[in-house]
Amino acid sequence: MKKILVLGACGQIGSELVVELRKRYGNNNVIASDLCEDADEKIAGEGPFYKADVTDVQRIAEIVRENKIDTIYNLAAILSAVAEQKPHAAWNVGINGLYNVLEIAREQNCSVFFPSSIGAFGPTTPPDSTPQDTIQRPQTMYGVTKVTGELLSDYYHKRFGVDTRGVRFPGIISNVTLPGGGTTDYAVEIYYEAVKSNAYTSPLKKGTFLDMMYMPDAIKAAIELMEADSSKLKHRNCFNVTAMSIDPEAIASSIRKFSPDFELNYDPEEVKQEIADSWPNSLDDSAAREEWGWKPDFKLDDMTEDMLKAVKKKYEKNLI
Ligand code: VAH
Repeated sequence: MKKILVLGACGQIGSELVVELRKRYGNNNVIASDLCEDADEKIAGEGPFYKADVTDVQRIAEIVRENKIDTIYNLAAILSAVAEQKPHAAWNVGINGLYNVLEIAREQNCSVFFPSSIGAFGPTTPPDSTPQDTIQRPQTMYGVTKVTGELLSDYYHKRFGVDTRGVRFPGIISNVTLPGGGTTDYAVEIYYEAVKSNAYTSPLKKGTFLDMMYMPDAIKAAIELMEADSSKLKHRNCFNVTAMSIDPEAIASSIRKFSPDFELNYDPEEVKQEIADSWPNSLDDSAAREEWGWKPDFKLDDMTEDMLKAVKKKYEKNLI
């Protein structure tokens, strides 16, 4: 049976990935770790939790050794908009942290999942149906950590035989844990505001198209890639994956199918708009589909219906 460690377990993806992994592999076979103080609230359900910092290599190595970990999902990162305010911290967590994980994986024979992002692309990348293999010259620290992480993870596979794999996540929309400072956070906030006030002011302009995905599909992508037959993988770090290419207006139109009077306004935030403008409008994810059978389940209206239902429940319970 797999023994899995999830680093960054209290984050938007980590908190839901832990729950799904525990359903599949058993509570005690999935160790959660992060720096958060409120792990019990963030990570629903039972299972081991260790407070640890991904930059503390001794501590992480000790957790891996003590628990006989064979698979590490490293979700520790500082997201794009915050990373522009704290570039040094973003590098430290994103790259020094990843280096620690890869060294531990090399020494203790673990597989590693690395979450890259559409942020690994930049303004010179072909923006429409962005190919799997293309120019990657991001101009954000977040993007620099993601391209570097992809290269470092592929190096560890080629040079040391470490089983490293990853996806380039698009914006991820979810209703359990709020995202923490990304450029695509608006696509979560809009649903919460639709429930609270039936209105939202977008920090990104109309017509700012970005790839997006509902959290269940993101979790599915991570787990299915890690379970894929490695002999079929021509790529490893990292696969383009997407479910939809949308702008704020598209989400608003979808919300209006359930809440006709929803009002969307715009007040672009310079940093987020500049970052979003440097990212692709849409990805070509055919390599993931061909090499490990990737296919999203949720399209925009399915996601909207599910999001509004879940956020309304939280609102009625005064949880938001
Ligand atoms: C961010 N949610 O906005 C992350 C993600 C593609 C975006 O990497 O920084």
